[in-house]
Amino acid sequence: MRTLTDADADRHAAEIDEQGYTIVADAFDATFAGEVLEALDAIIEARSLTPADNGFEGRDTYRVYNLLAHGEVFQRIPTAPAVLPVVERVLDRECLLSTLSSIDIRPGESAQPIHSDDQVIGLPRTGFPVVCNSMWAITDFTEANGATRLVPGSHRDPDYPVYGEAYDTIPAEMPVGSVLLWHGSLWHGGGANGSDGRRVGIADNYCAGMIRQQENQQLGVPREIAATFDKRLARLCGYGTYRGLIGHIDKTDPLRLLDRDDADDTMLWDAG
Ligand SMILES: O=C(O)CCC(=O)C(=O)O
Repeated sequence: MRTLTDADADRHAAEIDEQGYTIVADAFDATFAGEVLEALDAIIEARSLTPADNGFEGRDTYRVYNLLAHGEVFQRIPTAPAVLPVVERVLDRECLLSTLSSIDIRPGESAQPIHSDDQVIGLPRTGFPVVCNSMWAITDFTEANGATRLVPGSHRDPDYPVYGEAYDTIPAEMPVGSVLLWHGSLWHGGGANGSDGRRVGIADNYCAGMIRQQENQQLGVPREIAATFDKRLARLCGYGTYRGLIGHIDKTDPLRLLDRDDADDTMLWDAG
């Protein structure tokens, strides 16, 4: 996987601030994309998954959630050196992994309603980012096959989009190996797939450390699997505190639950 220089990470974070999104090219290679695709197809087959059949998740779209529980290939994604440094600049280093899921838009799918990822949280829209999302292109993303639709600059709009309303959008076209990152207030949605191929993306979504994660990573990922994660990934899953306070367990670091010797029990109170 590609490692961004500090200057590149700064530039991508600045683009997110200015236009609401950025695309990191060549973040990962075709071999990795192939491994992800193979693992996803194996899960879909083993669990006989079908599309969710609702207007938001789609009626011809396969989604697999809780991917950290499904193997090492997915566990490489949240800490990727081409993505996490940008997210840390938008949120901060105490950000959390909110959800890691796949979005596999099949031919015939219609466009998803335009929304913003912080909409359900419902805070006033001040422009302060509490969510930062990324979409990994596991196949090429084209306008024809359902590339994510974006409303550039809308992260600064004082209003949430009206659900079901049509807006002027642009397609985030990008070749396999690219990652689209966006500010959680940006108006966007999955595109319609009028092609004869699938559009597969991994939604690698982060939130600020004081916000509840969309997927419950501490309860959803079995403890014995979380115990194999490196410290950064464990922290992203919520095995840690925000500002030495939020998330503590009896004044100790939740990382202790993973039986590790590198926990840090220094709490906010210890500063004074
Ligand atoms: O599939 C996409 O391109 C975007 C999906 C999305 O925004 C969502 O499901 O929340």
